[in-house]
Amino acid sequence: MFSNKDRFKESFLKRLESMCGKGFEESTKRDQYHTLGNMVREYISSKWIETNELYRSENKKQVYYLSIEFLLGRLLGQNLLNLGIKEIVEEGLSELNITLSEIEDCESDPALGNGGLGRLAACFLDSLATLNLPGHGYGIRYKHGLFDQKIVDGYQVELPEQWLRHGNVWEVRKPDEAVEVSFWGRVETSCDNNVLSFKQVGDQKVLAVPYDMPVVGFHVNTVNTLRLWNAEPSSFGPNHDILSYKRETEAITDFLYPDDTHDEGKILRLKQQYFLVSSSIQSILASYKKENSNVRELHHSVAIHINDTHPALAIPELMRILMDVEGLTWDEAWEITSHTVSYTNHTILSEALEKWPIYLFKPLLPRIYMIIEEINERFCAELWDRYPGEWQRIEHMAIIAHGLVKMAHLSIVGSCSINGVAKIHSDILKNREMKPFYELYPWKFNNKTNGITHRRWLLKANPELTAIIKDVIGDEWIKQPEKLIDLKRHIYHPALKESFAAVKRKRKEILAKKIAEKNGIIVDIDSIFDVQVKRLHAYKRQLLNVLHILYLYNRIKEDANYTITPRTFIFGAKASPTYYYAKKVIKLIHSLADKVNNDPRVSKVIKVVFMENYRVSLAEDIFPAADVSEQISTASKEASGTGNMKFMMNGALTVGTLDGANIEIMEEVGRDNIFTFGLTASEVLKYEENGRYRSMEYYHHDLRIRQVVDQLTNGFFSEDEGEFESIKDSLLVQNDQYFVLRDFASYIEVQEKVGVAYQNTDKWLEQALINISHSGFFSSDRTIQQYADDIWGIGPVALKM
Ligand code: H2P
Repeated sequence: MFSNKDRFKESFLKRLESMCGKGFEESTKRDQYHTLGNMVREYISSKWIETNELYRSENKKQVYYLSIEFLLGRLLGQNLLNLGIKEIVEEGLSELNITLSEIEDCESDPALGNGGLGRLAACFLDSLATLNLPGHGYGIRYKHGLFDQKIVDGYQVELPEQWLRHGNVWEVRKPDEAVEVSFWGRVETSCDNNVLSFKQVGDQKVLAVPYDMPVVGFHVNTVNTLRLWNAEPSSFGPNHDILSYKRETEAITDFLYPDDTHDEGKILRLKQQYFLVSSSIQSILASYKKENSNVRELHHSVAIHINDTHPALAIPELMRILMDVEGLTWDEAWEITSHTVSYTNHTILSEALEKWPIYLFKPLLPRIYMIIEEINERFCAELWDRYPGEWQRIEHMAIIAHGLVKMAHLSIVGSCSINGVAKIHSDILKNREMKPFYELYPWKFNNKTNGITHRRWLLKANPELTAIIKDVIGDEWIKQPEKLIDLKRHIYHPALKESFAAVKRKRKEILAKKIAEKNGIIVDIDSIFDVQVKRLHAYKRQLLNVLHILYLYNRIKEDANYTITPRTFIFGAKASPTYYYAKKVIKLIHSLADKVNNDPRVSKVIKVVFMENYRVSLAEDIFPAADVSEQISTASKEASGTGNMKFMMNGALTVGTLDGANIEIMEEVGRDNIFTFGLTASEVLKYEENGRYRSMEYYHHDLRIRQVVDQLTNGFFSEDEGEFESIKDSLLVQNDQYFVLRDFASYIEVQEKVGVAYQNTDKWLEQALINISHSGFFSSDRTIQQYADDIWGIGPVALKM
């Protein structure tokens, strides 16, 4: 059906009639989307079946990537591209007077993630399949995913997200492969022939039903699987109070990150995590046992990766199944588990390192708790042997301490590999945050600098730029992204610069049109498009960006001779619903936008735009249009960042601190092709140690700072004067935890340099092209190859094309 455009057209029209019961003329765009989606999925299915058969027959090692988030983005366009049938479909559709993008707009973004963590998982799936590596994702099929963000009077309002409202053409429900997951109850211990056995009784069972989605590699026959679990009532459920059982069960897969400010919410999150790992491990073992009789060999055929600590219960769950179901001894089970599981750490922020109170954990997961207790006891005994008498060290490293179960410690002790996501982050883990663990297990620690799939972030998001690159250096770089460096030889050619400038301009026009439609703001295409899009968090310092804009506003108002390169500041960010500060910052951005955009003089040179409901599809419009990429986290706090890589790949210049992967971007492009500022990580860490930072001093000594900070509460904004008091307090009363005021002057200075540099169009274009040329290193193909070689020990299993 996709062999040529006529065959495609014919099959499309026929399928539309049979699926929707209407002729083409009466069909809606959604009908057309469903028809095309179904055709594509059918086209994928034979390769999918063949891939699975091949994996079974070759019986090579496979990796399972467990993640609480998978931020996939829309799949139609990406699948067409990866299958190599996008052009045929586009041509066929154009003869029917429709464009692919109109149809694509009917697909909802599966909002199964929040930020970098989930998007990284999605990039990894794309690279695994493209490299013909046997690797699959395991996650949760949240009915509502992350919330939809609406802005009402400048405030974020959260609405339930509805990605499944019109069904999901990509998924296949597999009720025959459903498994049971147990909660609550108690553990009964019995002893037979000196062998202890454990049984969870009086438990509540939940049915985990898998929905499989195909993961199509680029121009290969490999189709891997993303398995998403749905919670449903089990036929072994209680026979009383059925309604509340049903409600409680379904709640497990209703939302991503339920509110955990109270115990009920914490229990729900813990349930989600155990639900994910128990169903996944059962499914992994079932599939292993189809081809292998000896479970003792599991680690030779299976690698299980835990993406952050959310799936850390995979460790005790694998132990439980190996001992209680398969009958292995503790030592045998431990040997297998600790050689099967590997762990990625994504942050050093202590608030994000999960710790569960025992009083919640133990009743919900009694057998799992027992196993963790045993792991902890054995681990502490090992420590005692190695560090006799060093109580403090042992207490600090224990998995269970002070009434809490520490998931990061469990992950380290039970894994064969622990990696950070950028060089500096991995170093901080080794030398500070996890130092005692590094001293104990130095061989476990390693770095895998993050990457992004250039197939979505360049080929799909920016076909115009892709075409230019192909014109100049051919298309080898698509399979070998490091070859993008070949572009560097051409950056001084006026023709390349001109065509790149034209593409950038076109993409800015497209974005400007969206901004006009959605925000009613007319922006200047010739201005610098200066973008900060990412989760809203204090350490990412959207506030620093805001205060700089406020400073510019003041300069323009106060000094008639002040000139500035025109700029459009674009923000996109969701704030976690219970994160009060982050929501205030969103409101502040809107209040600032009102001031700036409505001032006749200021709005001629600067504009502020907040784009609602930031998500993958919106990001695909934003990255190609950006001139400047804001990566301004407090040094040491952003583990890596991945948006920085997407901007770079689309020819935006970074304004950044020496944090996360910004440092590696700088090493790639050279100091002259990035704008760095602010404290270094070691300076920040030193301040944190010696407590010598006093934000008040900066407030008192720098008039520019005093002015902008005072404006938060002195009636400058039309809101109630108390509206932004908490933000001001964070800077002064709470001594500015993220060093916003400390880095303010340096940030202003670097931003001035950016303004001047942009005036020199020729040089700017060269710098942008240098950034693109060096972006190949940041392809997730490189990252995944490193995981495959160094951590998982897996190799390609390829179907012939
Ligand atoms: C996190 C880190 C980023 C990192 C990403 C992927 C948790 O993402 O903070 O520094 O790049 O994981 O490893 P985010 O903040 O975007 O939600």
